Amino acid sequence: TLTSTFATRATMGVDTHPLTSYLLRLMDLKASNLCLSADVSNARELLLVADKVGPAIVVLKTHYDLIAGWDFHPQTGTGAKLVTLARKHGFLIFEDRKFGDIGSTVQQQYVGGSARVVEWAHITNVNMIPGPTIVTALAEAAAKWKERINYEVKTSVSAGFSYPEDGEGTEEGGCVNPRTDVNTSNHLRDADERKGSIVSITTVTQSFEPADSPRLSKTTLRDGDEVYLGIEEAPTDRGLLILAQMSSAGNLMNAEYTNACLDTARKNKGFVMGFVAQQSLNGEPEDNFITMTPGCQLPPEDEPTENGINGDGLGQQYKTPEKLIVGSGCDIIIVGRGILKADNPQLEAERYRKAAWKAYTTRMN
Ligand code: S5P
Repeated sequence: TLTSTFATRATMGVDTHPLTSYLLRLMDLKASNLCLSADVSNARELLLVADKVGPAIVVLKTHYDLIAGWDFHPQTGTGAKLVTLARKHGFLIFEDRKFGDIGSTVQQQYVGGSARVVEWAHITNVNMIPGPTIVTALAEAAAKWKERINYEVKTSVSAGFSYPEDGEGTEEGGCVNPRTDVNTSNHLRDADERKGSIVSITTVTQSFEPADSPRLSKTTLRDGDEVYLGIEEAPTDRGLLILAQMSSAGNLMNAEYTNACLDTARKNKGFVMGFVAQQSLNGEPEDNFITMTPGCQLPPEDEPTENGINGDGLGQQYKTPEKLIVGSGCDIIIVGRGILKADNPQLEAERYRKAAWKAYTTRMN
């Protein structure tokens, strides 16, 4: 897969995860293989940066537990707002939760508690320390959630927007359940037409045109139009990344551990999209796992040496997009402080997007 384009990989094989295919198409469309690690201090800042940087990225990575003022309301809270932004700009939400407990516990942590991660995060991840049942347990929880959400959508369409559980979002033609709205605008549109009322999910105020993305034509959108940028809806699936290698100095993930992660991934392709790792682990021709890689920074624009981007003094080790994507076969770089600490994070994200995309095109040649 190292020399196959993202577009080719999107259509590769029957067992490529639906969200992986979607993500690969998004990468091709937006000319982006950049993930922002949105490690900011509060919810207001998080939503602001997601909206600003949205056009440049394909994945937004969160740590909900480091965000002060995270609003847990299922319909109007921070997760739901992120989902709306994800639809607006076309990116997937990845909650970097690093689950690491027995199957029963992680199932509850994934679907329950205050955060209800499964409802707003397309992707989450695990530590493999507890063994393979952590993956199968989360897969089971995700499958149950999907079944429920699809049932709710069906019910809501036939019942004219009344939702069986969490029955708040039932105002006629008004409030749309943001929990389902990420995947259901088509259903909602059908229902809307039948009812003859207007469902305005979000008002589009900006259109998107990244500098180097000739494939994405500028779309003129009307107020109240709920379809953005010609970007298709994400499927109602949930996906998992396995943390197989870490960027931090002295971490305990040796080759045997990493191989065990790969083995579990191959056995659970219906749920596992790929890895958070420092190199591609795709070894067999049929492996089409996504490799997402943190520990990435660019040298400053005015001082293009690699000195000074080695680490953060707390164990983090940085490599350039070029090294990771060309040298190690990684697909998506994960960048936090490199972008967030810049004077203008929006411009800096664009600089990272270009650098990572250039590295990918170099790898293709
Ligand atoms: O090995 C890893 C795995 C992860 S998910 N090393 C990491 O740094 N991360 C995460 O990536 C980490 O939790 C943080 O959210 C982000 C890196 O942030 P940065 O500011 O160093 O780019």
